[in-house]
Amino acid sequence: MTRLAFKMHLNEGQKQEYIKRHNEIWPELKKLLKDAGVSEYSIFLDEETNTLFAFQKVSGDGGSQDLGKTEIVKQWWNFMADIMKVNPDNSPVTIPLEEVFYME
Ligand code: RM4
Repeated sequence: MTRLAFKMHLNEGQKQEYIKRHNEIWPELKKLLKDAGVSEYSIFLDEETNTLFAFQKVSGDGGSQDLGKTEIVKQWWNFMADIMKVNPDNSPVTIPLEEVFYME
């Protein structure tokens, strides 16, 4: 099991919408993530900078951001593109973070 963390960026004033959409996460996306070995997936918001901090455990060889070739994730990223900083293909701009401390 590997621990992954990364940053994304939320557009100004979109906190409630982001929470609403994630509370209503598509069941097929949730299943895809779990089947891909992603678990304990949490996203936090730094409201001062609108930075989204994501943490997840992964049992496979990639995490949520490596599933962009699947139709479901493409559709989800298109759905989310209007409230996040995205790349030209609508994938969220994702900055991997290095783990500098871990306590069991
Ligand atoms: C985030 C972003 C991630 C996705 C989660 C469920 O806003 O789109 O790529 O894994 O939602």
